[in-house]
Amino acid sequence: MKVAVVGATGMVGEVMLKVLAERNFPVTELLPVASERSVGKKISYNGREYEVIGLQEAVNQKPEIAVFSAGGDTSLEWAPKFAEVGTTVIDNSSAWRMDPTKKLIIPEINASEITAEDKIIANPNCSTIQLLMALKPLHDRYKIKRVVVSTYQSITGTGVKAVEQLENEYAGKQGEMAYPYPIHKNALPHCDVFEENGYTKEEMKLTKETKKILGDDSVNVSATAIRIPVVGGHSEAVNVEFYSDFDEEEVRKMLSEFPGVTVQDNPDTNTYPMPIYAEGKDDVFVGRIRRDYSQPNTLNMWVVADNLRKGAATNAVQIAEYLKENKLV
Ligand code: A2P
Ligand code: 11C
Repeated sequence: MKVAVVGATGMVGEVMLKVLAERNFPVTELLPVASERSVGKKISYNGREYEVIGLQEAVNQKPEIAVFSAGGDTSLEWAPKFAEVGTTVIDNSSAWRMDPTKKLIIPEINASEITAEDKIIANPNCSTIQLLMALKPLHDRYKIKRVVVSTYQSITGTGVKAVEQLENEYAGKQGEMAYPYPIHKNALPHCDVFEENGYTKEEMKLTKETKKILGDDSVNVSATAIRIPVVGGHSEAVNVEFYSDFDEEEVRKMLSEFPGVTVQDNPDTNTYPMPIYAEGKDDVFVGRIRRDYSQPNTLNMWVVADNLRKGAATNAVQIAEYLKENKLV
């Protein structure tokens, strides 16, 4: 299969290449795409070197699949051009997620919505993906009334510039700032831009994308998104109120049986998910599962995942796998 990776030189793009190779996706021809600045640069994939090409050249080559992670503006402009030549685009930006004509897919949850007519498929936001992987089996069983989530997000979600800012701060060097404040020794209650309602765009993604993916407007999510000086993954403290009561052991069992979720939960051995263990792994890790005694039918848990893997690249590659397995490309 001819596959274009748009944003191949970026933080998510690099992981996409790695995940495509690791999972033996049948790439017969790889088209690494980036901005004009990078055209001609070499990148390596599966032990071979490839030259980076520009967007128009990639469209001209009519790949079967294009995975995009090059920012919302690039997706808005170029995804339709790929779609026009018959390419199926899997887009990791926020450009198309809330467009009612586009599907927003986490394969373990709603891949069955995809049809051959879907030429632009949206990959959800990283913090939404890991949250919903933990919520989906519980929603099916107990029906969620309300979720309160606080995130502790890795700087890799911001991109290369943020990693450089932290490294400069460790070294005591001046450099370009990805954030309005230092991130070393800090916690910023500010991920993505502020909206008029006082929430950040990242917080609103958690609210809106959840309703769309679960196909249930009645699920209410109240989010506070925090950036912390961590690189391995995003963590989330999740408080969920259900309509019906639950059994803690059944919750653990359902989560362990859900594909792509690993339960790490044993206070006796200090076992709980952490970004240093989630880094480089494809699963979503859930622990600290316990009843909230402050009100009925309410559960607390802690959810961690590598935001560049299941939160971005792995989810996108799983969508590509679904397309291939179901002969939708
Ligand atoms: P480039 O390396 O040429 O700038 P990150 O989020 O880690 O900064 O990565 C962004 C990715 O998106 C990079 O691969 C970057 O390419 C690519 N990109 C950014 N702007 C464009 C554009 N206008 N056209 C194509 N690719 C782009
Ligand atoms: C973050 N969630 O960690 C972001 C990164 O909408 O795809 C991805 C932004 C997006 O800041």
